[in-house]
Amino acid sequence: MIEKLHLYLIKPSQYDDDGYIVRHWRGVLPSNTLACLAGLTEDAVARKLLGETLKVKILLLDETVEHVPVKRICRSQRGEHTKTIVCLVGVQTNQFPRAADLAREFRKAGLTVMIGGFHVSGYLALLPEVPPDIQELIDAGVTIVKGEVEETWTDLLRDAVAGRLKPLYDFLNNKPDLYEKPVPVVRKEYLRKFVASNFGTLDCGRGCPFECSFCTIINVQGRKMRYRSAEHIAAAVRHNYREHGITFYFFTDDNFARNKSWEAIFDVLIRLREEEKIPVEFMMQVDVLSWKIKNFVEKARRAGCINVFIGMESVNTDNLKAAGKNQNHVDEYRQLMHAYQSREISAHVGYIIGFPGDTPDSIRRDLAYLIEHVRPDHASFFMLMPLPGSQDHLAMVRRGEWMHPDYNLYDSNHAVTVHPNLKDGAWEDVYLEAWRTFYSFENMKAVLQRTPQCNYWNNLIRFMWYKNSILTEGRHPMMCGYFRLKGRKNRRPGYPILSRWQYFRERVREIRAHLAGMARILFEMEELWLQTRHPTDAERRIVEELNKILAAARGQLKVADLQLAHLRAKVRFPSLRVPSKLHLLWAKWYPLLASSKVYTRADLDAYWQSARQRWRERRWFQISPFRVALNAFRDAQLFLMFWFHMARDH
Ligand code: B12
Ligand code: SF4
Repeated sequence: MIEKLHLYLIKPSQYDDDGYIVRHWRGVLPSNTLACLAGLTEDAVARKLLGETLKVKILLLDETVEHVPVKRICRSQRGEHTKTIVCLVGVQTNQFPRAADLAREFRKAGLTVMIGGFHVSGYLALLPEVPPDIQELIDAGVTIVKGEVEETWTDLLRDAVAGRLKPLYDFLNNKPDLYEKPVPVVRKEYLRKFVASNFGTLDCGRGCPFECSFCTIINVQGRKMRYRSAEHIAAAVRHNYREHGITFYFFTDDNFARNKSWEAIFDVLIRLREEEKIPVEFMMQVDVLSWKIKNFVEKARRAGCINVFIGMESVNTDNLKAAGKNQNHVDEYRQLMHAYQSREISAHVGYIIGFPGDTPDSIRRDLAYLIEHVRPDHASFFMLMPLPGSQDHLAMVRRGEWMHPDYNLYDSNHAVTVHPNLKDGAWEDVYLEAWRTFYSFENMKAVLQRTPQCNYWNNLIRFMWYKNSILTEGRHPMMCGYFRLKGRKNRRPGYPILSRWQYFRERVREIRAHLAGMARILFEMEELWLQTRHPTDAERRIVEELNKILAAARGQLKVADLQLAHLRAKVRFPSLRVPSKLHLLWAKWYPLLASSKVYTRADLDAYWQSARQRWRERRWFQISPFRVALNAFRDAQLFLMFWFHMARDH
């Protein structure tokens, strides 16, 4: 009889283009599927549904931010009274090859292995036959679970403990009612692996009533909306705040606006914020018509929404029509943005590149329209891909069209089909160009200049994250983290393992390029901040006073007026005195030393560029160590000021 169960819930990662497992030192977004299944398991264990005496150890592993110790897990099943079950969870299409490799290794060691998530659920939702790669796993003894498991998780675990798992479970037509189901749980030790450990995830509901042809959600989670009880959500938010200090959530619902309980959920959040003083904030995903729902945007803001992700996909009507996205009306996009932005909610749009009618020129034209007329705060670009479970995929299978056989590439960052107008790398080029254009200095500056102070640092930090992901890491921001880690031996089967020396040389080169990239982005962000920062209270008071004087006196300013203005603004007016030699020297260097007097990085950047140039041309004697030290000091001081303001005001 089994007395002790090790239950490993593992979220697999993906391989990069060189075959290394994608893992970062710190992640950005924790996995909601892990939190969800941990919640279900903890509930089953607490209610002793797996047996009165069974001891269960639940272990969560997210391969995107930690190494999966395969050998240790394989060794954990020792003796006849201990069992190890490995669940590969939330497996998306681009993670399927990695999940399959892990599954094979665990099966070789005789462990019980199950795989679930969108890839297998989506594939088997629309296509009747089990494809060879999934069949191969079934043949190796892996159990495939199709659909959601809120109502069947305990039974599955019981079957697994008893050793009577079936090869395939199909719960697609048994969609759980989420109302009273255990909510996803937050584990502090897991959140420590992410940049912000006050960040939680929660799916308040599932499903979407629309019918976009590239979407898998409607064919897996359905078009009928299901939702959790508002009181359960309130209890979870309260508990997470008191126990773990969670103050920010990503509500992962694909379309929060169509959650029939949106108002009740907003009301409980408003109560938590206004009566219980729990400072919770969140971001959510909605459709383009959401702003028309009576009270939706107003209540969202009061409930703590600071960021909204909108499935805009295109500003080109033909593209929208081709994708069955009939709810999107381009002529209303500006109003949509205004509805959210005017209530201090940042608007982030999802935008697809590579619809069938797209050409490089049409994409550039549309992008200019997006930036100049629609004016979102942020945009995420995706290359169109036929995900198994979408109508697009089904149609291509039926037409017998070519799709890339390697699922590892289905991450919206690679071209996986043949595009009639975007051949020979043109698709990737224009996709990257879209990122660079949207996150150009000019557009980021324009966005920050119109951003209200309460969202200023949120927007700037997101710029930093997005630019770092795309330019330094070369990855989609939603699949990225901070500082890439690579295990020498953690390579996709078929790729060579480098010698220690080769690997070391490669890594040093990469890390150097990486740090240089990060520094470039940091400098760009500093300059953005200097050019767009909101004035301090003292600066604002001075500007107000000066404006008053200018309006009144137009050209007849007296020193006394200025002195009076400084007095009223409660800021010291520089006293007049005969300049001494020492004073002149101080006046010369002071602006260099006081970052509060720095309004641009332009002179610093120009200095470093000329110093680098001289270094390259071996004119070393022309580089003054004194100026290098001084400018390094100024740079360090500016950096500290930047982080100080970010930490204080964010
Ligand atoms: C939130 C979200 C994200 C977030 C965070 C993901 C996260 N780490 O939590 C972010 C923004 C980072 C993200 C990124 C991406 N995402 Co996403 N994301 C979602 C979203 C909206 C919600 C995920 C969620 O929490 N669902 C709720 C959980 C509970 O559902 P679930 O994972 O399906 O799990 C249930 C069942 O499947 C089952 N189950 C799952 N695993 C297992 C395992 C076992 C053993 C068993 C028995 C059962 C089981 O039980 C669960 C409870 O019922 C989904 C859509 C959706 N509605 O799910 C898209 C979705 C998963 N994402 C998708 C995609 C494509 C991406 C990106 C590739 C997009 C991109 N280019 O950036 C990246 C990939 C990132 C990565 N490496 O994971 C696709 C995946 C489709 C596919 N076939 O691959 C989806 C379905 C959306 C879509 N467009 O169709 N995503
Ligand atoms: S609106 Fe979004 S979630 Fe709904 S069907 Fe379209 S793509 Fe899918």
